[in-house]
Amino acid sequence: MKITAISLYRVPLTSHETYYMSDGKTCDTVDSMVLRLITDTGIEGWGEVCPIPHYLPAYAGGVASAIQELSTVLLGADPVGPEALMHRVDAHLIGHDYAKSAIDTALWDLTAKAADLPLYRLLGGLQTHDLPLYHSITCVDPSDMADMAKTAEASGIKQFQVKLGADANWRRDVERLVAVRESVAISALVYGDWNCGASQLDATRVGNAVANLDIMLEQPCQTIESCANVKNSCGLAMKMDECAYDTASLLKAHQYGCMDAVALKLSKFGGLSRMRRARDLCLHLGAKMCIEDTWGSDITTATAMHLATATPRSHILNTCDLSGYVAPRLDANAPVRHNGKINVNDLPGHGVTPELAVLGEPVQQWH
Ligand code: 0XW
Ligand code: MG
Repeated sequence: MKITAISLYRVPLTSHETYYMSDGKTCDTVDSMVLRLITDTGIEGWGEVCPIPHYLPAYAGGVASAIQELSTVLLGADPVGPEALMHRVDAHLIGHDYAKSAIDTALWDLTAKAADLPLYRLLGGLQTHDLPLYHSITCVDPSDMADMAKTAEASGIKQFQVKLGADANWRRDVERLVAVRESVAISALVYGDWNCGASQLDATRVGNAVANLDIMLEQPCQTIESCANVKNSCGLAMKMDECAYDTASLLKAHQYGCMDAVALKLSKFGGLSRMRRARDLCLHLGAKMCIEDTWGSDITTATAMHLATATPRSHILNTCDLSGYVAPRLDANAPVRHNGKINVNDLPGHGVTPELAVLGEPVQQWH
């Protein structure tokens, strides 16, 4: 099989509920970049990357330039067995992991379609049916956040990510955590995510104020060291996110003792090939994994779900139905949440075929 053409589409995704995070970070309408790899067999592979503004070293506008640079490596190459081609991609262009994530996803889609198998069968086989979802709650008034948690709980959700820090007022963050914690079942998992936006001082104050509650903290500060200091001061469990993006950072967070859980995001690691290796390392380290991406629609959601499906349930924290937070859907038949859970479909590849009418005209094509 050979890649004969590449098309790139831009799909603005609008959040059903504007999403507020710390430090002025917000998600309302953001561009998702959808990649189509066409082969000489007629089989097509689809990838997607949707960088949130100001979140990671990534931006949607960079994807076309990176693919322009990589088109000479991709065109004519055999896509089956993605790691071989991704090795050449990495040698040709250092970094730009977010753009590579879309490429790698499309290569895995092609590889699984060539084998006529659903993707999870190539990543470890069926290990977790009924993937548990968390619900992410935008950082607004504490009582509104508690209401959102209750609504999500009524739909079957049992894990709640409470966004913190949007108003830089640590006492309000304490109120947010207490309000959500009290509004849901005692057995539910509640965790507060600052997306790096808190000072070590304020995160420590919040952590100590809620230390008597069953709460986990997520990525309060910008460095692994500061996150570890917050954890050591308040004794609460800690999830790492932005600071854990490759093998070295996973090992460092583990050594600092602040990685009870970790978010594995496709575009942070640079695609499924590297995220599969991160998954295997976390199985060894014992960190519970949230397997997802930063943002996106059906392709990113389904791809992460295939890896989660192929991972032992004992090590899964949760996954995220990102496509449920935004419109439009790329594929009306793609999986959706039921009773707080979600499942991949059994179609070959990642199982998502975008509707061309939703994609519009390609922003760029390479032959
Ligand atoms: C990347 N987010 C902002 C979107 C997902 O819902 C999770 C969240 C995070 O930072 O963990
Ligand atoms: Mg996070």
